Amino acid sequence: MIQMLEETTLPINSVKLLASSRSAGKQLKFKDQTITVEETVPDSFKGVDLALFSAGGGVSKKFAPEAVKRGAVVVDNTSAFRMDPEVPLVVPEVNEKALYAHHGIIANPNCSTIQMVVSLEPIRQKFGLKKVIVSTYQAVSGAGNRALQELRTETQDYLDGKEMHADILPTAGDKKHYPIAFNVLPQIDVFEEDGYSHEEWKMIHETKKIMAGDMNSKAIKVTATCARVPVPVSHSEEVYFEVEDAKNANVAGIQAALRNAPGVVLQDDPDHQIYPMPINAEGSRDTFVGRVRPDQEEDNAYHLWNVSDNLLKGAAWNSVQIAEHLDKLNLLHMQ
Ligand code: 11C
Repeated sequence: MIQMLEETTLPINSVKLLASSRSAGKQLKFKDQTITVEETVPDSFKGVDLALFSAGGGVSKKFAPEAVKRGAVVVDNTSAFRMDPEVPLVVPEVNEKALYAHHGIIANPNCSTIQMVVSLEPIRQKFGLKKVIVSTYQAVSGAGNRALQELRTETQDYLDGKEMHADILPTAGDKKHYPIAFNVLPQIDVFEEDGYSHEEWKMIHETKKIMAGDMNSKAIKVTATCARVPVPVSHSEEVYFEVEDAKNANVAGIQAALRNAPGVVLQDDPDHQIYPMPINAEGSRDTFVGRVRPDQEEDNAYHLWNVSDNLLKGAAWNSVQIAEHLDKLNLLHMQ
């Protein structure tokens, strides 16, 4: 987040770094300044124009309204307000206009949702979109720093011929833990009563809210299967999608739409084995798309493969990008 703020076009006069009492007193760099982290209290937000939250849903629920009361606009990177009908859920390439309806808080979607809607929106604009079935291959960094450390330790233990031990993944709050190294975990977050994981629930309902304006919209049908793979950074997704305008849609037309789309880089040349891979996406703000091909059974259906840095476009960059768009639209001041 700090790196994205260092690179932003926003006219920043000063930056405050807020955290819990545990991190207060730590020193971090912003450009050439050294800034001391302060403990968050409601009055921390006095005089603040823009507050970027990324410290868990509980912290956002407690402090985001306090920030708004004091005149700040909040871009929240947690799931705390995403399904609140009063809170726009925004991916600037897709639904920038939703920003006009904000009341002080704007929610940043889940990483796996963001890269999917970035790759589907240009196709929806040209050919319409009826149905989406996505399978994800998600990076370990999505589960946080401790999960990344767990991947490293397990990998080393496996290579040393030792038994692997898991404490965190599939998800910190659940009863059982399984190694991620040399493994694939078909569970991200906890399971809902209907058998879907909460990550899958997010992909379904966030996509509907972003692309159709309502978390329960029937205008686009969406279903998801989310899996964790032993990749440090960048999520990958295989997306099956059905278009409305089957008569005019074809692979070349879909590729053309993607080639010209904001935030998308088309990497699609199977003859030369060109396709997106997580190892190449890390550090980029773009969503890389390839493997565009027709479904073999359904006339109106296609597949694509997309990859994006879950920490940048999936989190920090999308948040700062929302702030840039708020500024551009003159929506960054509550008074
Ligand atoms: C993961 N997608 O990979 C999650 C992390 O709702 O912002 C992001 C959670 C969220 O585990």
